[in-house]
Amino acid sequence: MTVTLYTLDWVPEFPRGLVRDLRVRWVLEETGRPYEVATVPLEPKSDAHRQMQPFAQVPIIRDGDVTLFESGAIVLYLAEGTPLLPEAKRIEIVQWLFAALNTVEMAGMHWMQLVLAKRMPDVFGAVPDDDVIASGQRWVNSHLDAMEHQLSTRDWVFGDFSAADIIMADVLRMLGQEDLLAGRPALADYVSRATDRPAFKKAMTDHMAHWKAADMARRVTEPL
Ligand SMILES: N[C@@H](CCC(=O)N[C@@H](CS)C(=O)NCC(=O)O)C(=O)O
Repeated sequence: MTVTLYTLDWVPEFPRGLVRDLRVRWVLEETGRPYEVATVPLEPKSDAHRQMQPFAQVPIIRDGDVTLFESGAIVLYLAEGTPLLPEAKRIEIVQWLFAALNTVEMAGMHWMQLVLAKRMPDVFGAVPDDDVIASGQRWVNSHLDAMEHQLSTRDWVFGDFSAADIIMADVLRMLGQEDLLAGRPALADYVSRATDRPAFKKAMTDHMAHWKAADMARRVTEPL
């Protein structure tokens, strides 16, 4: 059955490549599930959107009667019954997927919010002190050092490439764009290995094509 993936109808340049529908496209490509893309408006948020995703965010999927939000939950659901979530390693893979989201991504997003607030004070409305940013950076660095240690002796976080790697590699890839992988060769290699996979490349190509098409649609409906 075809899965429907909901992403945003349009985003500005800077989050392109980072919107979390990418993770869902990636797992769909890895597993060969057919899917179609639907959109919800970035603004204004609607009740219909909140009915599917209470925080009015993306990604969301619909698969028959099942509607799901949270990228980690969606990746686990779509990996079910495939080599990305082998029964014998299931709980450890779930553990690592949570570590990616709740340890590495949480610290990373905290730091990134501070950095973006400093970069775009007009958007964020406040400028954090440098020592607050530095303390956020120490927090994310300690988790990245731990991951560098883990990944210096293995290709993937637990066994073969799995659902946990889709989330972990995507989180690390995002932090890498802010230069946090510099001096961490095992993490840089891990992200390269993951993003060299044909499924990732296809997912990223389609993800970027979506924003390009969204720009074109805006030009048609909102002429200068
Ligand atoms: N924890 C959520 C985070 C979802 C999230 O932050 N979505 C962003 C795009 S990556 C979003 O919808 N932003 C638009 C908004 O918040 O209005 C997940 O992993 O699915």
